[in-house]
Amino acid sequence: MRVHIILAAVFWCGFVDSRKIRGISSSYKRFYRERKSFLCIDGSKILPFEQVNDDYCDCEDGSDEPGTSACPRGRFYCTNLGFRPHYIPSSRVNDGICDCCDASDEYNSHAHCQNTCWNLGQRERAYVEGQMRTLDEGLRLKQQLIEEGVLLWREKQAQLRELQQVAEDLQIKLEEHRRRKNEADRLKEQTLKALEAGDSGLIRQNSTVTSVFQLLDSNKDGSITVDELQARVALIHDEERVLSEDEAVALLGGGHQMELTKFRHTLWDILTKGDSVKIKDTLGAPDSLGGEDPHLKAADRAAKWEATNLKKVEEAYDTVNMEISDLQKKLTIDYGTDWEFLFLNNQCYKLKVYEYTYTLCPFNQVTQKNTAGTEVSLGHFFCIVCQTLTRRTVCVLGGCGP
Ligand SMILES: [Ca+2]
Ligand SMILES: [Ca+2]
Ligand SMILES: [Ca+2]
Repeated sequence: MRVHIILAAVFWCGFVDSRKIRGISSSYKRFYRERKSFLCIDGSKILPFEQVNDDYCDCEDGSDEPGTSACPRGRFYCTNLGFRPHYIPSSRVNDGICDCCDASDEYNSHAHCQNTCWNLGQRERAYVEGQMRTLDEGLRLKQQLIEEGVLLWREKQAQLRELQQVAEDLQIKLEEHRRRKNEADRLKEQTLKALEAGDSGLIRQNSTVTSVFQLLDSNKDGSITVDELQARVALIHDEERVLSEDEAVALLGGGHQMELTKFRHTLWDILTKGDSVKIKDTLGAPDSLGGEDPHLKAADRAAKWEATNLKKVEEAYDTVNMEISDLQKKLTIDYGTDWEFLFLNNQCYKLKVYEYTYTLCPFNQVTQKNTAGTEVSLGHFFCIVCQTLTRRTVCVLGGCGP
């Protein structure tokens, strides 16, 4: 009799244990109230609570059997205290294989499952802490790159403004040199025509004016300055004295420099009158009056001189404009919301794979070079610019990389 009572108690305890609300997460516990009817979670049926976890599938969604393997679509929730909770298919409940680390899925089987959640959790926590340290380090480095990016961005903006100013100055210079070249060409043309027409007086005058101008313009930059005038011109009645700056400026018509056109109509007249100032010596003066066609030679030299100067300025202007264009293109690239990728702009990274060396230059291009030294391009950087227009996002591929 006593044995029977003990067996009945064990059987009853086992029954209660198997009917415990198992395999549900705390957020679903509100659906399982003992001593109340059970409504399948999909709302399809109402059952007496005894039919919950009775190892017979009553609800289509399997919600009446969260703790048994009765329903094909059922899910069993492993609480896994100390580690990560997760769901397993309810077919794995009491199948003799330990699936939940807290062994809760094998509550009524012969499997000897150990609760390994704490150890797994410890490993997981150590891993997550390592990840967090890496993340913190990454964020710190990113902040550094943002600060560098902001500085670089400002630097490039300042560089752009500077180049634009240089271009503006060169534009003015360019116009001036074009004017000078046209003037020199015109004089050469005039001299040529006069030579053909035999007008020696005009030839002589043009040639002499140009020759004297070139003599005074000792650095050959196309204008006579105060220093150049002081070096070559003296007062008729006080030859030894160097002209004062005021005297030189007065002779230059009130400015600090004088070009050929103005010289022809002002200082040239003063010099040729010969009553106040004169050229100190004529050594080094062009041989304007000797040899064959010296007048034309002088005009030709002047025209060539002006053409050379113009070419130099044109080249400088083109170079600056190219630099501006390159810089503007670089500034249109998306370097991240805080310019954190701007530092990559002038970087290149190499990787050797077998006989090939790959070079990746972000925002620029990728190349492949073999051991024989032959390099081929694998592609250039392109921008993708996206715009949302009337609920449609349109992306355009554009060559905005350098
Ligand atoms: Ca059931
Ligand atoms: Ca199992
Ligand atoms: Ca000069």
